[in-house]
Amino acid sequence: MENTIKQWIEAKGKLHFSLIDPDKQTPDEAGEMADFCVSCGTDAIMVGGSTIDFQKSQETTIAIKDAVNVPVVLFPSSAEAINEFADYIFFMKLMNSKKRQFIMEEQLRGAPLVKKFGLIPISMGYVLIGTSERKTAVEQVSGNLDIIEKDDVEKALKYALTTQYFGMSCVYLEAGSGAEKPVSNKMIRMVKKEIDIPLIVGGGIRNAATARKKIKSGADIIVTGTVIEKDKERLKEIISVIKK
Ligand code: 1GP
Repeated sequence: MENTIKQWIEAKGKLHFSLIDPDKQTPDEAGEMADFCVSCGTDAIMVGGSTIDFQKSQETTIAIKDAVNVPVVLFPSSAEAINEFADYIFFMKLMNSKKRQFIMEEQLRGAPLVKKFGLIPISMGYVLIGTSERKTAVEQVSGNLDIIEKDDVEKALKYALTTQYFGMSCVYLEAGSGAEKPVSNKMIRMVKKEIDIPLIVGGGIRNAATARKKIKSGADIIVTGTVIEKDKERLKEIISVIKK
């Protein structure tokens, strides 16, 4: 399987992906948001959220595909979120979950759909970091986690290396959408130093200065979601510092 993410980075340098959660607005509004994100220079639209149903996800994906020309990548929390209208899918494993559901079962349900729909899978090791006091939605939905505390760089590194040695194409260090704090610069730096596959960082990044620090620390791709919903002007600034 080709490393799609690596190829995108080789072609365009540091990247920004916009996450749109189908649950948070109508499909038409999602299309408008995606169009705005592209006008700000985002490189791809991710479609996903912690709670999702098939119909909403499908309608939102269709609206986004109609609105933009950048890659549309499903970011599914379960096999329910898989539809035929996206281009790519993060075929992912919640690395530090203790639940078989998130390590193997949703993937077993999803794989035949990926094949049937002709989606291009991008294999990804999803590593959830507990950065904040208040649990994020993804932490709540994931339930039984092998918790990685915000300063436990060693543990994050073990999961990142395991992701790479499993042959997955990228690692995503995730603080969770709406996290009070993003993944630390130190954790990003130490993980990036040791792995050879692209590093995606997201969760709690809400301004340009923070995004810049994450990039400087070694993130190859920054994902933002909440900022698109709450402060559109900020998004422009964030993307411009990533591309600087
Ligand atoms: C969630 O990392 C993304 O998967 C985006 O997080 O909504 O906090 O930007 P935010």
